[in-house]
Amino acid sequence: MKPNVDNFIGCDSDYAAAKIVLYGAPFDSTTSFRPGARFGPASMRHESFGLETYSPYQDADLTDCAVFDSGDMELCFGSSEAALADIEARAAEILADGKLPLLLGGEHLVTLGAVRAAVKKYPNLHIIHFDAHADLRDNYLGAKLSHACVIRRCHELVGDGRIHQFCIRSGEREEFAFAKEHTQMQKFTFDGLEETVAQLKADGTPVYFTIDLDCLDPAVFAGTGTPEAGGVSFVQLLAALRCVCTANVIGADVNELAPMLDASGVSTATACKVLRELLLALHK
Ligand SMILES: [Mn+2]
Repeated sequence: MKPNVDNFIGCDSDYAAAKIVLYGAPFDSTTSFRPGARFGPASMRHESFGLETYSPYQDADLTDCAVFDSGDMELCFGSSEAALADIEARAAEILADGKLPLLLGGEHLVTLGAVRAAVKKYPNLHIIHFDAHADLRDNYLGAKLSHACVIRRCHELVGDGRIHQFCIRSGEREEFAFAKEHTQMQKFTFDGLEETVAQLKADGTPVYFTIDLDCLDPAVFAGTGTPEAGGVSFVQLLAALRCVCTANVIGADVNELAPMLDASGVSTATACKVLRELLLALHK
C-alpha cells in the first residue's frame, strides 16, 4: 500500500534522484482583474490524471523522467514580499542541489521569487518570456510588486538586452516604449524565437523560461484572470516551448491558470498538457 499523495501524473520520483522539481505557489494576491490563480497548481495535479503520460508529439513518456513534485507551498496572502521570499528560498534550495526548479503559479508575480534565486546562481542569466501582457509597468496603482510589473522587476535584476518577450499583445504605451529600449520584444507571435535560442545556445547562456498561459488564445484558454483575444494556438506554443528547451534552461514556470473561470475544464486540461510537454522537453 502507498500513501495518498496527489502529485502531477508521472512525477513520482524521489527527491534525490530527480532532475526536475515541481513546486506550487498558490498565490494571487496582486491579480488586477479576475482572481483565482491560487487554485491553479492543485487543479492541475488533480486534472493531470485525465492525461496520458506518453506524448506522441515528442515520443517520450513522463514515466521515464525523474521528476519530484514537492506540492504547494503555504504562502502569506497578506504580504507579497513574504511570499516571494519563501518562493526564492525554495528555488534556491532546488538549484543548490543541482536540480531544475519548475514553478506552478499562481499569478505571474511568483516568477520574481524564482528569478531572484536563479540570478544569484547565474549572474549572466537571460529570461525568455511568453505572455499576452508586457508586464513592464513600473508600478500598478502604486504597487511595485504586482503581476503587471513582474518583468519590469526582473529587468532590474538582469539588465538590458537579457529579456526576450514573445506573443505580447497588451500593455500601456509606456511599456512598449520601455521594451524598445531595454528588452527584446516580439509582438503577437513567436517570430525570431529560433534565432534568439540559437544565439543563447551558441553562448551556453543560462536561461530562465517563464510561460504565462494567457499567451494562448482565450478560445482555447479562457480560464485566466486577464484574457486577451488574438493569442497563439496550443500547437504553436508547443513548438515554441520545445525550441526554448534546446537551450540551457536552468529554471522555469507555468502560471496564470485560474481554473474556476472556465467551467468547461478545458483550460485546466490545456495547462496540464503544456506542463507535460514542458517537462518532457526539459528532461531530454
Ligand atoms: Mn499575462
